[in-house]
Formats: sequence, structure tokens, C-alpha cells
Amino acid sequence: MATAAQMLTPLAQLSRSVADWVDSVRELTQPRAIHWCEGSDAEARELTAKLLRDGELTALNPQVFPGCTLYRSRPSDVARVEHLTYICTRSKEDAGPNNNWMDPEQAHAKMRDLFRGCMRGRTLYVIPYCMGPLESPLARCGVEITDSPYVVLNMMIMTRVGRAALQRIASDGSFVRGLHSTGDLDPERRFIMHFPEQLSIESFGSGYGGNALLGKKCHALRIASWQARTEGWLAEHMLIVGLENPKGEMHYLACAFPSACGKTNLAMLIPPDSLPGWRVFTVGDDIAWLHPGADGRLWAINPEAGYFGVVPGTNPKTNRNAYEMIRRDTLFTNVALTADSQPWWEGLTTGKPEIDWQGRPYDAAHGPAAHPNARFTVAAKRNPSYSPHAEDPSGVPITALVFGGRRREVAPLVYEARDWKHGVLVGASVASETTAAAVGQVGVVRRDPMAMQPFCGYSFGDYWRHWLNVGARLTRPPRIYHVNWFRQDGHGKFLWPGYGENLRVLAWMLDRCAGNAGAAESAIGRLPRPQDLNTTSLNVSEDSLRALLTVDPALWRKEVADVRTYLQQFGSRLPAELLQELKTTEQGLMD
Ligand code: GTP
Ligand code: SPV
Ligand code: MN
Repeated sequence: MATAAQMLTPLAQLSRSVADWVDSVRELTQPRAIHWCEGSDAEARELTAKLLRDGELTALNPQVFPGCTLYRSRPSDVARVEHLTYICTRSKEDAGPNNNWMDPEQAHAKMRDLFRGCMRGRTLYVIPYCMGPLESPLARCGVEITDSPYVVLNMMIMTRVGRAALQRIASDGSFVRGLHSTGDLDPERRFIMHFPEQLSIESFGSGYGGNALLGKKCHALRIASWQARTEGWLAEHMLIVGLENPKGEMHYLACAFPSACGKTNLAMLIPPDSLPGWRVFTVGDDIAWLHPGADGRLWAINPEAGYFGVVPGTNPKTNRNAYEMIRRDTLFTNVALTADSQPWWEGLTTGKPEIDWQGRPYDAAHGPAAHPNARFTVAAKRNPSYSPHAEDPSGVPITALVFGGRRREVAPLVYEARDWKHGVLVGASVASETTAAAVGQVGVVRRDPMAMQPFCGYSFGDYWRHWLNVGARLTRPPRIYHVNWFRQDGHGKFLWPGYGENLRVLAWMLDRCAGNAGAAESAIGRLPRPQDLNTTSLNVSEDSLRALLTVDPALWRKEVADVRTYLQQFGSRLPAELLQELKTTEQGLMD
């Protein structure tokens, strides 16, 4: 607990190393003023009021959406930019073929030129933040310096901002330095640089999501994955969800799906009426920090305090929790508006758009009314299914890990890995269709190991080795699964209803972990037979169910060949165990 004297000390005096760094950034960027963020509600209200006055935020209908505002980003700045994101390690091999690399000295020099004088006439905000519950030994702190008040408002929701974080930094003696400026938003002068060896991040030229909210992907995944390897834990792109079965037994799952592939939705799942007695509790919706515990199990904390979630597709049928959650105190980005200033997006079943996400009168010829990567920012505490254990300092114990992707074909609805080693191969082999969460073509299948392709701060070769090492330390390792909610028929229709119905698949996994459910052996792992799944009131034809649960040997032989080619680019850093596992799978497909 802070003493009275600490409560009165100005923030700028709490940590010498933070103050010195702020001073050097002030000299470089030349801001008009410096604002140290306390993270209080009053501060957020004042900042919001100022942005509303300046026209940077738009008020939403206060009767229907109290406390909600809309932010419109530049149309050229609407998603993460993977091609402009770099890992800057001394050795290029440490960044690996999975990352863009730049020499640290060269990167710093380039960024210094961009940052020089970039905050003239603007306010520099200092955001001290903690990723994870403040009392948790697993939490880690950072400081983001930014000239974007929109970033400040987001960070205040997404992380624990203020005095307590600075006090922790002063006692920890280290923190992640994140320097951000929106600059002139010129995509030609936009870079997101990471220096894992120096625990620092430099981001210039974007004000959007993962490019700018540095606590999220930059810190909690790219830098943290590096820290995690040196310290013996894992930083993963995973939701954490608690499932209580009708007997009252609670189990936690951590699931890695690529961006816009269903993490937020699964984390807040509502059980269908046909599965009475199940209850679902959200711990996290995007990032998990996983630690081997003294009891030989894997324990997880959510480093975030809010959700930066995909808006399109959210409605009372797909996700009632999210739909209710974002009706107050929510910051919307790039949604459309109805005639009476309510937010509107594709997939909403009521109302109609009047103004599109760019502020123009809506015209279907311009494309969707809301941007496909439109987002809500909302405090996790607003979630009706927020777990009472979400802030336990030691985290929650994980019963099963789940990997998944968005694939029209090939990957069945679900399969179970043979063991941890095979599970690491299953994770390393994840492929998924690209989505609007990143700039670039949408719908192209690419490899996205552990859903970390855009987020691993070092070579995947070393990362898989680290996964194998962590597994070897677990005496009670979680079982590992792979799912695909996105299989389609020949007409492009989803074969599986998804959303709440996904609980049927999760229930099978938990029954497997308890030794209570059957499965059929296959070359790629174990699959439920139709009779192993609870299909009461499930509206899926027998043919579709069979298609969802079938492994096509010809398609999978090609898949194995693709995976081998992919893995081989990691050369001597690729653990031989993964190739052995792949060989076992391949042999099974020959029989
Ligand atoms: P990021 O925040 O980018 O990491 O995304 P996410 O993985 O949290 O994805 P999210 O839950 O926001 O879902 C992305 C999109 O997929 C939304 O439009 C959802 O409506 C849709 N979606 C989610 N779950 C399912 C599902 O089970 N089936 C189908 N067909 N669509 C789904
Ligand atoms: C993702 O792209 O996986 C997101 C959104 O969760 S962002 O914060 O932009 O990374
Ligand atoms: Mn994500």
C-alpha cells in the first residue's frame, strides 16, 4: 500500500529513471506541455470533454449509449501494419525469418529523425501502466509516451494506468519504454520498431490499435515473448476462459486464434439453451501470460484490463454479452452512425446506417458502412461474464490449450494432439485466412504458428524450442487441441453454427481431459465421432457433421508437405522433435 507521503509526491518524482527518459524525449520531440497521467476517472472525463470540444471525438446518443463516443481514424490508418513492423536485435538470426529485421543502431537513427521536433505545439502524455494485476508477481510494467490523447483514453481502459504502476516501476527497477507519435500519419513515414534486448518500442506515424496502444501487441506480446523466454514462461495471443460444467466443476482453457478469428467471442460465450447448467467466465480475450506453477500445472494471467474488440458481427444472437457490454462507457472506432447518432455496423440486426465510418452520408457503393476492423474499447469489468478470478495474482490453472484458424477446408472442426510435443507441432502448423485486422489482402491462407506470426519477438525456431522446454517442466501439462469454426460447404456457407454452439466442442475437450469422452484415432490426432459430441438440438445435418469430423488423407498429405517446407526455413534453429512428429503424422496418412 502507498503511504500518505507517496500519494502526495508528484508523479514526475516517483521514478528517477522514468523522469530522465521523459526529459530526453522532451528534448528530442519538443512538446508544448507535458501531462503525467494519473489514470483517474476525472482525468478520462476531462480528456474526453476536450476531444469532444475539439471535434476529435463524436458524442453518441446519450439516451441509448450513455458515456459512449466515436473516434474516426484516418482512412489510411485503420489496422496493424505488419510490413512496417520490425524486430531490431543485434543478430538478424535472433529475429528469425518470421520477422522484419533492422539493425538497432540504424533503426534508432531512422526513428530519431522522425521523432525530432514531432511534438511541437502538442502535449506529450506520459502513461505509466501495469500489464497484469498490480499485486501479481507475474505482472510487468511499462511507460508509454505519446502525443495522441486518443491513445491515452484507450490505454486508460486497456491497462492499469497511474501512480501504482510508477511505484511498481520504482521498486522493480525496470520497465518497458514505449515512445509513440502519430506524426503526420503519412503511411510512407510509419514504422513500428521493437528492441527486445533494450526492452523498448518506437512507433511513429499511426494512431491505430496495435500500432499505437503500445501496452498491447508491442509490449505484452513482442517484447514480453522475449522476456518470457529468458525468464521461463510464455506470452501468447490467447483468450482465457473459465467453464463450469453442470456438476459445478470449473476448468480454464487458453485458446490461440489469429486476429479476428473468434477469441473475444469465445471468451464471452453464452451457453445455448440446449446445454443447461454450463456457466462461462471470461478471464481475458486476447493475450495470456502463462507460467509453469510449483504444482506442475500451467497458470495464466491476462495482462490487459479491457477489450479492444472487433465490432462488426456483434449482435444479441452472436454475442449478447458483448452487445450489452458496449452499450455504455465505450469508445467506438470507425463505426457508422444512425440518423439518431447510435453506432451502427454490419451484422447488427436493427437500425440502419446514415453516416459511414468516414463521416460521409452512407452509400452502399462506397462499401461497408462500418470499417470491417471497426473496434470497441471497453473496460473488462463491464463484461457481464467477467470472472471473479480474473485478477487473482497467481492467475488461473489451465486444463487445455486450444489452437485454431479460419480455414474453409482441410482442418476439421476439432482434434486432440497426441501429447505436448505433438501439440507444439499442431500449434506450429496453424494456418488461417488473413483478416481485416492487418493491412493487406483479406482471405488468403497463410501460416500463423500459435496465432503469433505478427507478434513473436524472436525467431520461431527458438520459440518452438522454448515451448518444448516449458512442456518438459510441466508434470501436469494441459492437453492440446486444434479447432476450426470456419469450415465451409461448396456454396461458401459455414458448416458449423459457431458462437454459443462452440461450447459443445469445448465440453468434449473437458470430458476428454477428465477421461470421460470417446474419440477416434487418426493420423493427425484424435477426433470425436458424432456420438462423442453432445448434439441435442444441434441444427447441423448428419452430412455436415461427418464432413466437419473427417480427415481427407490426400488433402492432409499436401498439408504435411506444406508444413515441412514452411518449418525448414528455420534451419538449424528448428527443433528436430517437430520434424519427427511431422514424420509420425505423415506415416499415419500413408497407411
Ligand atoms: P482480434 O481482436 O483481432 O484478436 O480478434 P478475435 O480473435 O478476438 O475475434 P472476434 O471474436 O472479435 O471475432 C472476429 C469475427 O469473427 C467477428 O466478426 C465475429 O462475429 C466472427 N466470429 C467469431 N466467432 C465465430 C464463430 O464461432 N463462427 C463464425 N462463423 N464467426 C465467428
Ligand atoms: C489483433 O489484431 O490481433 C488485435 C487488434 O487484437 S490490435 O490491437 O490492433 O492488434
Ligand atoms: Mn488480437
